[in-house]
Amino acid sequence: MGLTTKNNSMQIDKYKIDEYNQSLLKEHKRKFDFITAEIKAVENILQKLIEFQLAIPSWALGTGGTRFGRFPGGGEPRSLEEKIEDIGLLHALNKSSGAISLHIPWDIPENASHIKALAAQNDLRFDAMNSNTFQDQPDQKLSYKFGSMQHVDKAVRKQAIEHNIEVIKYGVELGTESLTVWLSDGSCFPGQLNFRKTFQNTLESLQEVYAALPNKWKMFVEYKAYEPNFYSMTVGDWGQSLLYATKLGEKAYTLVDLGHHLPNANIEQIVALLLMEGKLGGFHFNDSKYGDDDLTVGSIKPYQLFLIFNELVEGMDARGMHHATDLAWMIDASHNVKDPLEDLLQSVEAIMITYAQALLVDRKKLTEAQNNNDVVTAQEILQNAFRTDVRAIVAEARSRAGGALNPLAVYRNEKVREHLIKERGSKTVATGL
Ligand code: RM4
Ligand code: MN
Ligand code: MN
Repeated sequence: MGLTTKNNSMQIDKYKIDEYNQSLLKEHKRKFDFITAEIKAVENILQKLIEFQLAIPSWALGTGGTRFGRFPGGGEPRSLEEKIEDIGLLHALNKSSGAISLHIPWDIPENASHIKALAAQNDLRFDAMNSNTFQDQPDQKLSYKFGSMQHVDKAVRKQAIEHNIEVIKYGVELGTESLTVWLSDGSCFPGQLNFRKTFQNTLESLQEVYAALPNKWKMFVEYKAYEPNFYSMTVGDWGQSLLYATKLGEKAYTLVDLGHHLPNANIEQIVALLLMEGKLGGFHFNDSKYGDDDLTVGSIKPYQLFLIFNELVEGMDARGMHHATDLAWMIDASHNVKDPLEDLLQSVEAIMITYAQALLVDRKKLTEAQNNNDVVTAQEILQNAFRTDVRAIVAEARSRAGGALNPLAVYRNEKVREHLIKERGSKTVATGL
């Protein structure tokens, strides 16, 4: 059996992964040699892929559900420890999920040194902390029904500020260096609030949180077009987010969540301009057809994802940024009909494939085509990269890092979910939405 339980935590044995890799090696080599015959600087691409890590949010390991229902699949993590264990399993398989992002109060690290040790044991670091003022907690004094940082009542705003400062404290204990603030603040009906006063209240509240940021920390202001408020959102688009971030100061950045735009928004253009301004801080990956659907990355609009990655790579290179570490990369998806761990493996794979394709774009030729107004060639260059099957390159990077050539196959063959159900039970429910 290739699954071992060490210190109460289930792990996939390395020899099992090697065994699977061995059985796929001949076929893999054939594909890898075929594709690399055409590609220059493949070693450089492999190195970048090995370095690139996605953070998995602590709330994505259970079944998400919708407001109509939730259908858990069993074996969901019952504690932060078990969530770390789940991400450890993912990371052992794909070597690209080496970070965890916590949501407070869903996942309070009661014993920080123990949690830190557990994460280190699983080769994981802590990425951005997420605060939550979009729900009322059972022991909470004042309600966020009419907003948190925007609230007309100063006492409610103070409560929201204090919560965020507490989240920073947990982050300090865990060794992370960023805070993501997503506000559900806004209004459901015209006339409900005064836009200008609402903005000013929110800005002042954010300023107080900003003032509590330790040195080197960053603050990410995440925007969202609608939901749960349906008439106006107080941080509703990248313009508003950028306005807050600019007024706050150099530690504040905009965070782009792919599902948080109005239909047909040109997200790649937004990304390019934010990078140009040095104000893009973090990224939440998911995919959507209609709204904030939180579907598997790359499952609906893979070409859009490619165009976004194309701008990310171009924009980061223009500023001399380090792809893997200068932005906070996180998957923000929800799983209604799939096993969350399988879904996350698919999302990470989609991101790595798209990143690899974006690295293939011939930038010199593209600039040339742009300067000559050669629209056809420009399109050919982009689509040529997008239509390249880079899966063997991504698999090669993964196996060089010690992961599986085919993570999903190992996960299924080793019956990981069945083991988790046996260990944790079929009725467990993870914290989160
Ligand atoms: C929001 C937003 C935030 C996430 C919550 C759970 O729509 O995407 O990033 O923290 O959902
Ligand atoms: Mn998000
Ligand atoms: Mn969202």
